[in-house]
This record gives sequence, structure tokens and C-alpha cells, in this order.
Amino acid sequence: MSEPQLRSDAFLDTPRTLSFDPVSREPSYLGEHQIKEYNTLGYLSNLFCLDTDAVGEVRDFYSWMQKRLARRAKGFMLNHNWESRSGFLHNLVSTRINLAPVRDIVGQNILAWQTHFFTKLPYEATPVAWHQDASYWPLTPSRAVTAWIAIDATDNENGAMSVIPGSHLYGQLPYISGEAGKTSSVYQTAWKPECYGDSVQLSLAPGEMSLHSDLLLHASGPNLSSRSRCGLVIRFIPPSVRNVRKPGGDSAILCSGTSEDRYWKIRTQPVLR
Ligand SMILES: O=C(O)CCC(=O)C(=O)O
Repeated sequence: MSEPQLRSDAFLDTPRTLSFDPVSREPSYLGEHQIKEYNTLGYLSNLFCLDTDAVGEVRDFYSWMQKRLARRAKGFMLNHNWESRSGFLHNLVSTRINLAPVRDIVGQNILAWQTHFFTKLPYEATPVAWHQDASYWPLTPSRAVTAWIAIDATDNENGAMSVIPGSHLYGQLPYISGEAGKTSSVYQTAWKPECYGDSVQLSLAPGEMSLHSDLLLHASGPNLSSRSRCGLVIRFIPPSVRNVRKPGGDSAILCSGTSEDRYWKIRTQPVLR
């Protein structure tokens, strides 16, 4: 069998710096051992993020959003970036989540670039293929940290996300392109992910989050249970990161500190729910 065509850069026309920069600042919330863990493994898990009331409000918001979407064509991307139109999500992201562990990793100045609901309905079969987030994004350098926030409990049965510890240290990895929605809900599939180590599945209780580097390989399997698996994902960046596809500057939500760099316009809270 011939080898498929491998790719290693989705943005050939716009070079990016895709390498891991270890965290060296002194933490004020996390322990030193957790910073070491993040640097060597590329992720942290089971961190407190949202209280029970907030989790309930996100669940209500998600149901409301799905009812609105039901009137339109269904699609994975429709769950994307609601924070840019929703006052509720804007407020949640900027004031209600436990940012302390994110601050210890990203620094004092934090922007939320995008959000996404990654949901698997009961018995939903579509897996998420192994991929690196940084490979997809027109951001440079690769300093984004994803908070994967459990709205429902996640475990082996309902398709909790898995990661390959240490895979963030290899920079951009080769991948094959595939059409989203057919075999996976992402369109890059890392080539031979098993070469980078054994995977670990991240079981989370509602309100807990994991944090992962944008270079860490991650994936998830089908939901084999009668339970829903809803996660809210937030992409956090320091303002020194820029979008190479938007030379005039991109926009983001300011969550902490200031945005002293010229690359980002700060979004105001939308009036709509
Ligand atoms: O929710 C999942 O299973 C995958 C999440 C993911 O791919 C991401 O956060 O980039």
C-alpha cells in the first residue's frame, strides 16, 4: 500500500513559529510541580473551572442555542465562536471562569480568541481524529492554551478527550488531510500518532477543565453511552500572539490584564443573549 501524501504546514504562504515555549514564571495558583507537569506533558487535568450554578447556566444556554440552530442546516461549525454574538458567553469567558491556572501558564495578560462547543450526543459515532490545534490556526507563535471545560461528566464510555503526553515537544507533526464530517469532525489527521507515546484519557466532572498546549496531540472516540458529552472549549492566548491572516489585527475578548500589543481589537459584550 502506498503512503498517503503527508503535509506539515497548512499555511505555506504565511510562515508561523510552531514550537513549545516552556512556562518559566513563578505560579501563584498552581504548584511548581504542575508547571513542570505542563512543560513536560503538555497538559493539566481536573482543575476547578466553573461552579455548579454556572455549569447549569451553560447547559441552558447550549439547549437554547441548539433550538435556534435546529431551524438552520446542522453542522459542526455552527457550534463555533458564539462568544462573538452572545452576551452570556462573553461574560462567562471574561468574568466567571477560574482563570488563575490559565494565568500561571499564559501570563497576566490573557485574551480569549475563540470558543467552541464540542458535543457528542448519546450514541453519536463521529470521532475526533488525532490532531494538533496549532497546525490549524493562523496564529504565531504557538502559545495558545485550550481550556476544555466539562459541562457533562466525561469518561471512557461517552468519548472523553484523550491526549498523548509529551507530543507537544515535537513541533509541527505531519498529517493527512481528510474531509470534516465523514470520518472525523476535524480535517487534519496526525500521521502515526502512536509514534509519540501512549495516550491518556481525561475523565472530567462537570465544572472541571483540562488545559492543553496548542501543539499537544489530542483526539476522542465515539460516544458509546446514553449520556450526552458536552464540553465548552476556550482558546486563550497572550496578546503577543498574532493572526497572520489578519495583518490589520484580529479581535478577541480581554479576560485579564491589558492588551498592550497592536494585534488585537478588544470586543465589547454583545447585547444578544
Ligand atoms: O472535544 C473533543 O473531543 C476534541 C476537542 C478538540 O479537538 C479541541 O479542543 O481542539
